[in-house]
Amino acid sequence: MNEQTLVLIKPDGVKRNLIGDIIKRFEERGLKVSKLVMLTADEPTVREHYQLDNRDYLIHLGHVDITGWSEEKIEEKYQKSVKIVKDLQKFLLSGKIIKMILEGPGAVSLARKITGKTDPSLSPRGTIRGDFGEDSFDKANAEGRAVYNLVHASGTLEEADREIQLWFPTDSDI
Ligand code: IDP
Ligand code: MG
Repeated sequence: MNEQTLVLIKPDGVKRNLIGDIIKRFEERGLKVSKLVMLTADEPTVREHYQLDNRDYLIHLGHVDITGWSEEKIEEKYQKSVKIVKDLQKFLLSGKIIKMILEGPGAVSLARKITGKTDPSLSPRGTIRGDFGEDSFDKANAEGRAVYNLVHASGTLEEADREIQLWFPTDSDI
């Protein structure tokens, strides 16, 4: 089924001149760029994108499996995630980004596969984060900031729908 997903090239990807390399990775796997804009994001959009009031999202941030965790450990993770997301919001506002809609069969999961894991140092070869990423959770956590991992790609169909609406609310954006 033809799907749409939202991909952002974060400020580290733009600053490191990786726009072309990143888009190529998606295109060569059959995804079509249907909309694309370079912009400096605004605060309300970024706050809506990385939601500080979504406790469930924050508890699972970084796609961490919390099965069997104590209430205390979950609360600790939640507090750390609040800090990371605040930093992430600032980071996304710190420079130019690319927003794009990619289209194709299974676009959401395919774009995630091409993107790789959240932590670039654990992301397999052949993925964008694995091949171009230079950062790690360890480094980022030691410095108390969000990990620089070049791209955002919607995690689920619901997330994709919400994020496409958020970043491309009207066709006047193109
Ligand atoms: P994703 O981008 O792979 O979907 P999310 O769980 O949605 O990962 O987290 C959003 C962003 O927050 C990540 O892309 C990354 O930049 C940052 N992040 C998530 N977990 C951590 C962490 O444990 N340390 C530092 N940054 C993190
Ligand atoms: Mg995510």
